[in-house]
Amino acid sequence: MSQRITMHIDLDTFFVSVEQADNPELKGKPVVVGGKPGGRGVVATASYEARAFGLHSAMPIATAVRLCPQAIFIEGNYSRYAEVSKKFMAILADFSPFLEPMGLDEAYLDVTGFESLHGTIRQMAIKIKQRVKEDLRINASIGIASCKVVAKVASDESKPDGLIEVPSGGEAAFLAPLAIRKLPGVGKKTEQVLAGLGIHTIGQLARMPLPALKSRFGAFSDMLYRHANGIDNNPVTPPGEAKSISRETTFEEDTHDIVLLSGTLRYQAERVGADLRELGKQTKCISIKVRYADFTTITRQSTLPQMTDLDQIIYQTGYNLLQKAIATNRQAIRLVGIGVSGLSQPGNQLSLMDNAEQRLGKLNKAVDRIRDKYGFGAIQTGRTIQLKHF
Ligand code: TTP
Ligand code: MG
Repeated sequence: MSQRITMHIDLDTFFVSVEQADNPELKGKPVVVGGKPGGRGVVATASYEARAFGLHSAMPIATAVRLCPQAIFIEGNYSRYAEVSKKFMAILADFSPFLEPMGLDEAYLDVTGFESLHGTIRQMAIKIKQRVKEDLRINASIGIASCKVVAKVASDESKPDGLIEVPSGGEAAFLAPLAIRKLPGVGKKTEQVLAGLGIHTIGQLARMPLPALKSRFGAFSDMLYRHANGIDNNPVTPPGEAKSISRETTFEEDTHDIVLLSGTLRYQAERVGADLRELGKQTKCISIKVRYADFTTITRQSTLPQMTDLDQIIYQTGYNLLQKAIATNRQAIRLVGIGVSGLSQPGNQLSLMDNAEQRLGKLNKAVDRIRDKYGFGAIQTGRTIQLKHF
């Protein structure tokens, strides 16, 4: 497998940060979201100033009041947090269509190959942090690593307002000195059992023989062992109802054939375009993915001056990127894919489109209707029809 690069982005003290962004007077103060003093609720989150007094998520409010009576307690406004979360995910989707949101304030991005757009992946992470700060007035912490679990631990370790890049091959060494508890999925119980065995750090866990782990943790051991060693094969998986849409195809045999490549890309662009129109969304951000015969995988992205949901424009943009990819690496191609991200509802931009685009828009809608009725294969365009021969 080729080397992947994964980013984990997590907003700092999320609920509190939203309150502070909406009311800057709260900045720099001990703030708790999660119920009024005297109530029976628990702390949802606490600012770093409040954490300094020992406050943390899930602590009963009564305890929090006792430890830090001067804290400002706010009940919180979940719909407001959901609204900010949506904006946060939209920012991330602008950077890569390979986005997997986790809850409200964190997400994984597959950024393999994106260094070409930003200089380095670290530079890309800095840009994401800046965008989040400018648009939302919230700090994001970011971990960069070859897999999800290490990226997540890295973003946690980097807090607050941090950025940690774990070099490829250095995963196990990065995790080794950290407390067992830092490993996602390790709760109090696992921690206690391991402590009973004299295991306190992730490094000690990584060196434990698998059979010894199996006798105590059963089916959970394999994952525990892999994660402790910085190995996680779970890919970043964009959800179905995504902020991005993509299609990819692996060829039966690696190919140089531009007719097959462009025909496949055209077919994928038509599927992506049909999905966009069905969702009522448009995009400015088009990317392609190319995996070469030696499994090196690149993604290339292009930003359009104007939103579109047209197959022809998605295809043409993707094809230009593909041609550049072919020009820079002459190997045969194993996989090609196309994706769109940063989706949004079309504004009232019809007047900006020229006549040709308006006509294409109508044509695409008519094709969608026929395909709805008779299936996707009912209409073949000039390029996809060539695929029939393969
Ligand atoms: P987290 O990302 O776990 O925490 P956080 O953003 O508050 O702080 P950090 O800087 O350490 O990332 O959770 C995100 C939000 O989810 C958090 O702001 C409030 C909510 N939450 C709860 O309501 N209860 C909980 O027990 C936790 C952990 C979080
Ligand atoms: Mg957070």
